[in-house]
Amino acid sequence: MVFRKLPGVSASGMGLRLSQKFVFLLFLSGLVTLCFGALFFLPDSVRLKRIFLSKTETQPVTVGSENDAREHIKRPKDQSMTSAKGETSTKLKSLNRKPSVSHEATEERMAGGKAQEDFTLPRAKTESASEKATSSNHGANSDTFSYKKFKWCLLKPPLGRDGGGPSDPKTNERREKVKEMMKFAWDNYKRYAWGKNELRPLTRNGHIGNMFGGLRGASIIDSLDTLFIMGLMEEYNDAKEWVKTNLDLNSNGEASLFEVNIRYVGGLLSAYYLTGEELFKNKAVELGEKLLPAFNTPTGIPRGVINLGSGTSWSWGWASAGSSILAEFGTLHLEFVHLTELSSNPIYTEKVMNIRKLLNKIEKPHGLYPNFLSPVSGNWVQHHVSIGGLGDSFYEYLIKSYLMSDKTDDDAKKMYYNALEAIEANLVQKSPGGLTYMAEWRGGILDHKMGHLACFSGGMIGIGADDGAPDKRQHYLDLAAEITHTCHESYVRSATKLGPEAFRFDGGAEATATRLSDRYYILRPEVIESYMYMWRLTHDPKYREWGWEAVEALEEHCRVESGFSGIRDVYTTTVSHDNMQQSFFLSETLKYLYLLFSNDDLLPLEDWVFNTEAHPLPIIRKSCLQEEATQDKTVSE
Ligand code: DMJ
Repeated sequence: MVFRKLPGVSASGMGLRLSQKFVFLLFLSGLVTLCFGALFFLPDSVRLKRIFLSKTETQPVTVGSENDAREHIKRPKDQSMTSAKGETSTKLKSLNRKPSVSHEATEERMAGGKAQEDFTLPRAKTESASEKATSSNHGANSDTFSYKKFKWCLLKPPLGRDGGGPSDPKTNERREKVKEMMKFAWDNYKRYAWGKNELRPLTRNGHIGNMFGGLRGASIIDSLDTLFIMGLMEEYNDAKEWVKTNLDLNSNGEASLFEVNIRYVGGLLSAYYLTGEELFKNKAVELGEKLLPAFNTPTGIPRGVINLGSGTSWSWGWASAGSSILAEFGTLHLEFVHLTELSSNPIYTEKVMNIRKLLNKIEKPHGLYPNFLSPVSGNWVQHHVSIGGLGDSFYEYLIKSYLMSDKTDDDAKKMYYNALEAIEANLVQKSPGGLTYMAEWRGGILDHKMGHLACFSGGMIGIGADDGAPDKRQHYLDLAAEITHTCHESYVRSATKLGPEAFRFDGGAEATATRLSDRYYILRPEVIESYMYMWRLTHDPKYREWGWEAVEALEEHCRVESGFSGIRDVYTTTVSHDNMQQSFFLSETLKYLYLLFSNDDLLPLEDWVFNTEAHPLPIIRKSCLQEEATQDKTVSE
């Protein structure tokens, strides 16, 4: 562009006198200062503010190809309502749709008086130095997770008013018995297998196994939260110390993405949320990052096995034609959303939202989700559907994703209730003796078998009952009770009063195993898990009685001199032990039993969901967490 000199105007001064120039410059600089100052008063979402007053943000790690999950992912707060194209995302808007709970919570807290001071860390005042540093700085950067604010957004104290101790002496005695079982299991692990993954209680040594890719201490990570909620603080501190000094995440070896996620990531996340120890958060995020390469597939559906050192991933050799397994890639959502929450890195949520999106879109036979999917083509590989092994926790994570999102994740809700309808229409059966069960489905043909693993579904259907269509709510609660009853029958129909790995409803069998290979019990939690949820939902005393029957059976048949062991045949009282104290016995079975005999205010369901390994994760109350000014003031006071 060429600037032409105007007639009668000097090039340098545009024909103005010196004093006029001075006044003009003064006016101009005043205007600039005013405009810049005004930026501070603009709302966060205004682009100019982001450009001129940008905050320091953690940059997302870019692993693999990005995909259109972008529209769903959580963005840092100031971008959360706008898609990459600048369009408004209705999905993300809905995250803020619910009225904030925090005002209500404030009043409740005020009313609570002194008791509310114990609200956050009833047993261990564990605020770390770095937490202290950030807690005085609430809202300075709303993208940074604030532990104090998180606690403030809870509706109730995590451990209840008195650690959940029941006033009824009999129930309290039972609870104490479960605590003693935990201490016994832990002490023996510590004595004979410390640092190994699991205890072999008969041979009194440790087991490493091949599920965790060289990671160690599975029983320690799985026990952290159980020890903490039971008030076994000396044991908890030993466990914490081990994590601090010995948990080495730089391992090489074949790890199951699913197992590492539910036990290690889940265990560390829960430990962090319960205690506020930064150590657990940092380890969880560090480990989460190591799992990301498993998602580098053409579809973004992760492969089942990953080498944590090299990042190479592959499918299980036994899985149909290199496929990924529904219960594995469908059981990452809760933990990954929390990893994003704690790290402010959207990549974790992005990865699981991509899985969600693919599953939502793909055609489903009769509305059902088969167990095997190709991570390359994104198509189902076989038409085997099961609510037990290979499928189970995918369904669990749909309803729990909805609950954990403070009931804002509408896609998860729709997918869950649609799946449940398909399950009812195709898999739920009634035996001649009147027992309701979930059969398995093989390309349209029913296999009248129910796995112990499928017994978690009583609890799952129970916790989802209240958010179903109004005319279905009672029905869902009844269905949950019926399934739980059937699973209880699988226990009482055995000589040991413990349930088999799988039981059948054909050839004259009703809730009993017919094959020798299905008769074992490996300290699994699912039946007791359903008792716990059904107790919380109905307060029918029979669930506590059933839980106590299980305690007695465990004591009689699974307790050995140096720990607890699974048994090979539940139908004989001359038991043969399998010499393995599974880490989920400490994480799940004993925790659910303890909760069953505690008051409902110990890890209240209004605030917590349990991951599939029974690690409690808090409900994310976005609207509360994102509120700034007024509350920040209250929090830091
Ligand atoms: C646990 O690791 C988890 O509950 C998982 O979802 C299924 N299997 C075991 C317990 O049986």
